[in-house]
Amino acid sequence: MKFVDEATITVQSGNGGPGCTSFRRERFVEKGGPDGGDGGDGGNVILRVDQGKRTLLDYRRQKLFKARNGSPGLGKQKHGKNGTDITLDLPAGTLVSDAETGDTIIDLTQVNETFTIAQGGKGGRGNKRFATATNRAPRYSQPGLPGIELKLKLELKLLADVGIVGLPNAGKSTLISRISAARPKIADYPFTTLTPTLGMVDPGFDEPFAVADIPGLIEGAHEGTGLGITFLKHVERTRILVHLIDASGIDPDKPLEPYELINNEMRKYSDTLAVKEQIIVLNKTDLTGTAEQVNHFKTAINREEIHSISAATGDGCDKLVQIIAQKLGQQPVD
Ligand SMILES: Nc1nc2c(ncn2[C@@H]2O[C@H](COP(=O)(O)OP(=O)(O)OP(=O)(O)O)[C@@H](O)[C@H]2O)c(=O)[nH]1
Ligand SMILES: [Mg+2]
Repeated sequence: MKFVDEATITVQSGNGGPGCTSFRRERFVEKGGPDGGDGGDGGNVILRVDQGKRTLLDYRRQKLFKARNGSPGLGKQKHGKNGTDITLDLPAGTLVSDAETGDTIIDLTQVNETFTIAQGGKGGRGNKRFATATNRAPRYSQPGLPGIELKLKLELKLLADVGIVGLPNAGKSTLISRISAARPKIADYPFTTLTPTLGMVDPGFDEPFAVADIPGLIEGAHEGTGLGITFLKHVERTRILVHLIDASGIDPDKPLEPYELINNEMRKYSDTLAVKEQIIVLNKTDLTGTAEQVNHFKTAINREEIHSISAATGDGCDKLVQIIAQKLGQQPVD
């Protein structure tokens, strides 16, 4: 699944502060020697991998990132203050390249990894440094070196944090179009969705997360029946599953049948999938009679957290987004 989040930004490291030309002034000393201090170094621009970041959203909002300039050197050999560095927090997996040449600069993968992308200019030397045996009173000092400016392209291949699984027609595509800007095709026949669609969901209080709408799974999916096997591989890489069930299709005599069918397919496909955390969601609660069907399901499954929504009307969907965001926040990034 290639879903790429992109941003182009400009970074500027700070200029070095100029060195100082100054001479010592003391009482009773007629000609004081040179005492101009060095200028401070310009601040660096540093990239850092932050495990709390999941997207490049911040870098689509702000485009220019500047580190501070170094301060000028001062008399009495005082060194100018170094410019403060600026640190840009990026999600793991961000590929950084030079936007002008297209050359890759670095692939940031390790959490807490840092990389100085633009070194600040060095501060100039004060006149004190230029004093020699033959020139004891130099009247010059160095200017600071300029910082550098770079235009960077940031690219992040998104892995879905959440996969929506379920039988065909459960309403997976309807749900993703309700909670994200993704607009997959929706129709009342099975296998409407042929390839996974990714949508970014913004819970409002935390980083956005990526949800994948997976094509419907059916019996035999693990062996390649239907569209199954191609997509189970992608589901394996998500952190949480939303297991979506059409409540109107629940048979009071065998309420758990559709739920178990999907779980069986996933279990047969891989151990990773079998143990992946699931949020169980019953959909289409706007349809008459579903309240009873939901109850049958709840009684049979004997598990605390069962969520009911109507992807069509939006009922319960905001709450579901909050729950997903909370669960994602509690899990360490692997
Ligand atoms: N009444 C009602 N209908 C819904 C709801 N959610 C989805 N539907 C309908 O159910 C049908 C299937 O919805 P989709 O979102 O295409 O289902 P899907 O799970 O993506 O199906 P596949 O892509 O084929 O696996 C469509 O006709 C939807 O309009 C709901 O909450 N209430
Ligand atoms: Mg679909």
